[in-house]
Amino acid sequence: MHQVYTKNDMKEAIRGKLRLNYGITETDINEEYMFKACALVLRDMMAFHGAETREKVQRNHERQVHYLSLEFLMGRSLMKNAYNLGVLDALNGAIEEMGFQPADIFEMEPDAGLGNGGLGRLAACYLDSMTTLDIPATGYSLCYELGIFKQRIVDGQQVELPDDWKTMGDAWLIPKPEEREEVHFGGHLREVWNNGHLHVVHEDYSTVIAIPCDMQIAGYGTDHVNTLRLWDAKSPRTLDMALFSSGQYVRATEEQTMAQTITKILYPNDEHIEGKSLRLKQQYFFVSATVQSMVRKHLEVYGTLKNFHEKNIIQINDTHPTLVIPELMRILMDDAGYSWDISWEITKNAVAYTNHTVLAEALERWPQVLIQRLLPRIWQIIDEISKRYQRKVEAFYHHNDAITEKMAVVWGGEVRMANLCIAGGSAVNGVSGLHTEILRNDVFREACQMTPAKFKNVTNGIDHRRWLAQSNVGLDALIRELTGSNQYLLNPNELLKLDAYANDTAVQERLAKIKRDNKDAFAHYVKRTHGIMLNTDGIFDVQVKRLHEYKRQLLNVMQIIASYQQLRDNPNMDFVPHVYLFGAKAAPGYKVAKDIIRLINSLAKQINDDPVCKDRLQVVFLENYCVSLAEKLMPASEVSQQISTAGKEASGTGNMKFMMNGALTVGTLDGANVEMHDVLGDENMFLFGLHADEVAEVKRNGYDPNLFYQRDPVLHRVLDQIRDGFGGMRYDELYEHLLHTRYGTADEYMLLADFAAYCDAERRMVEVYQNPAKWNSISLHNIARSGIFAADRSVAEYADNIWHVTHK
Ligand code: 26W
Repeated sequence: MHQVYTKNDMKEAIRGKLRLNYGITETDINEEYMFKACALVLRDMMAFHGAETREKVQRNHERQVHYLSLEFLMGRSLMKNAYNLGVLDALNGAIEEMGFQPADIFEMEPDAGLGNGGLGRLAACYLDSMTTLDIPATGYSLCYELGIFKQRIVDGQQVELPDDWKTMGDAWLIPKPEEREEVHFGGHLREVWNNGHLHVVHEDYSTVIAIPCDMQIAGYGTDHVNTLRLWDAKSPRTLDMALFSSGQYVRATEEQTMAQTITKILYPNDEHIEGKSLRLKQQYFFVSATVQSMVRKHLEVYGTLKNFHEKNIIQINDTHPTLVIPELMRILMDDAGYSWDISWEITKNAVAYTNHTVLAEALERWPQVLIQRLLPRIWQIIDEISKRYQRKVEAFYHHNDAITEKMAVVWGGEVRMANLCIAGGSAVNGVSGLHTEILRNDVFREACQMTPAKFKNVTNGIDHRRWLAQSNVGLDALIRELTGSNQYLLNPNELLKLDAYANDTAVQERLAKIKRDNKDAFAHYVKRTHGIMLNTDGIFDVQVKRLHEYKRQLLNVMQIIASYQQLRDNPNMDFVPHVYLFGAKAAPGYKVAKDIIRLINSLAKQINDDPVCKDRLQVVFLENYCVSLAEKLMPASEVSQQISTAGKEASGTGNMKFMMNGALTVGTLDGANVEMHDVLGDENMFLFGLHADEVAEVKRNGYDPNLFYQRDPVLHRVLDQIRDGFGGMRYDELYEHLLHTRYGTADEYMLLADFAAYCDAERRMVEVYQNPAKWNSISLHNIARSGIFAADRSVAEYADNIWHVTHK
């Protein structure tokens, strides 16, 4: 275990950093210097353990995990690293004695927002768990200069601002130019015969240099340290001197600028492919640098690539890094000189793929011509993989043309990345039980019949130390007391002991007090940052996630409007105070999503200004939902809205964060809500709506939302109100979207079919809320049974069933 670090040691170390790295003393410092000095102290501690970890892994010839993801939504690291290193108390003490508030220093840190949503945050949680479980693992991604945009709401509309996180956030990064790699784009291929062997020579390509910037990852309760390697793009030439001398200054810097745009910005799209060539460049730049770096390190230890697959497993987070497959093939054949068959065996056994979505518009397809032009050698290899795979498919299915087409890697001028992953990997997994069943029986049905053993499930999980212990210190203290120790931090099933206290009045009251304090703290924060006073007597009913039609924020809005209309009709009715909170970023080009944000904001204004609603109904859209905001919000939440159309949400992970913090779920039987229901039963959550198979069946028989509109007067009035809008702002397009086919399928996500059931679920929820003993008992059951959603459990399953590596 770590050497013990006292408060005084910490103070000394911080002073040292201030003096040596910034040339200043304690009298000159501000919060920014303080944050950076603290980060550097922890970075040193991790670098030290990191070197030891690497040495041990090499000595023991352990198999290593390489987790490739175009997104890592890390959030803040200072408190996390101090916590995991076991020095948080020492750090807090040192900061205080140096005249600062620890909370202010932690607030200085910008979120490392190198991701969009669920998929990126999952990668971050898994890094924490892999390290805590002592698994030798490296995460790889791009070092985007600008992360996910900052969202401002101006006149009710989303405005995107650049997220320049690195000015402060680079305190954690160690640039390693000595370990740079070269990535080649474009050019031509020439075939040469050498000793009876055909060689492919790649010529007149353009080069981009990849520079690794490493972030150390500390585990909890271990000295094991892993690395997140972020690649930065740089031109091989600083300047074209010839052009510069001839006075063409701008053209002289062109190549440089071109290279640097590769890592300039994270694509802010989620669940929707855009097909831009810059995105393809990002993907290839990423995988090529990563594979070369892995291969180089492997050769240093083993001197051969024959055993590459035995010592390395590459997990790819959705299809975005799919090009690892042809890239590894290229290196094995063109650089190492192996035959196709040997290269294929090594590649297949070294790669595993996780699918995170079944939405057709999110399944990546790239135009063949784009790949041919940008990556000529990679194209050749993909084409060969496609042909060989097609022969296997035809043999297995006796030349069934429909199946050949569905399973093809290259078809109709496009490369289908998911099919390439299935052909070229050893495992394919879904991220919740239901999602995996949909992959097996529908999306990848034919591939699954051909190789059933390849298809596995690993239900998602979250870093419960960050999302419970660190974010909700009041609840953490109660859990330690009731379970008798802090064991649950490493063994989340310890939480089950809380079940025994569900009917203990004293415990219920303490839980209620913790929630109330967290609500107060959050309300203070919102007052300070947004200038809005939340009604802490109201139910905190929350929906936070990316804005997408399938997640049905609009269904939530419809229910709120119905409730508002009811209150307007009967101003003297009994009304349980209710605060609806939303947080969501919309992809900048996603019109409907942006309209929904505008609708939420105009509805919020109308309701919050209406005297009838005072102290009873409040709607707030929280600007710029991000990891650090979620950490404040989860502990204060009472109701978790997980209301996607059944069959569409692969898993969800926000649902797990709410549950762990004692919020009750109103939700459909979708994604991991199904597993939640398995452990909670009907009595501990508020389920509603069509099931996945019913959704499919209604669609098959022809779904007509107009029948619901005509039949249900409450629904009719709600939709008319949306059309006519609020405060002069109309929403005709949203209305049309739900009822008419002018904009594609009417009500594609079946909000109208689930509306009545949803209103009923909210009613049931409010009824239970009025019985605090019952509510708190359910809340305790939720916390107690949330242990299965710890990322430690998920990562252990990957290790056992997919990676075949040992773990703690
Ligand atoms: C290329 C455009 C694009 C970008 C991102 C397409 C698809 C994605 C991701 C796969 C979207 C995503 O984040 N999916 C979410 O992954 C989570 C982690 O598994 C799940 O919990 C969510 O249900 C799923 O929506």
